[in-house]
Amino acid sequence: MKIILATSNMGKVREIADIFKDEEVVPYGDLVSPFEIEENGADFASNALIKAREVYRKLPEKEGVLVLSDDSGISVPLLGGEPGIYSARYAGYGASDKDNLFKLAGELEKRGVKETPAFYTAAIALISPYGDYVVHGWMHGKVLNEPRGEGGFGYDPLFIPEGYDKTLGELEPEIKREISHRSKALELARPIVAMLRSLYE
Ligand code: ITT
Repeated sequence: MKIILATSNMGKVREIADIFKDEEVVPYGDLVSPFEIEENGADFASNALIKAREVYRKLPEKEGVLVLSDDSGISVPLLGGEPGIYSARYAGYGASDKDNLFKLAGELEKRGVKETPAFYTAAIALISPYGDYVVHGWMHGKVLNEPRGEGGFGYDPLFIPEGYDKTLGELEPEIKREISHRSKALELARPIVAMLRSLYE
């Protein structure tokens, strides 16, 4: 069974392929030309379903495939939950990871805050001929007003997970793999993937 990833974010592709090592994982861009998907859902789960369904609809061959998407983001209670589902476009449409990171750091700086609690959420959607599924994972910690380290992607250089004193930009990727929102959601996706594999056989 082929797992097709409905994402254009290479950071996510790396992390998902790393966790699903024993599966055949293919970014959708290898099968169809990448296209814009309007993520107009009200929450992470809705946006994950929108992305996976759009990709599933466009696939020329649906036999034996499973489409997996990830909608994720970082939420800061001090900022009323921002950027949340708008994490990818916090600094505006077309913003880079760096633009978004500095926008968040700047919002803390403006308030004279050096660090404040924050959490990542990931919704993973699975679309198959045997139904649609969504699971979630979270990682709690705090965000800083200054980046540290170059590892990970997105907001990682600003984020210190609970129980650590380094950012995800400084910590080894293995640590993120053990504790991340995405890993936790993918662990919940694993039995669904196994169930679907048995239905396909
Ligand atoms: P796709 O929609 O193509 O999957 P995207 O990057 O636009 O890619 P999202 O809409 O889910 O994905 O936006 C996620 C945002 O949250 C984006 O700005 C990421 O950088 C950030 N984010 C999500 N998970 C993250 C993680 O593990 N580490 C750092 N930043 C993360």
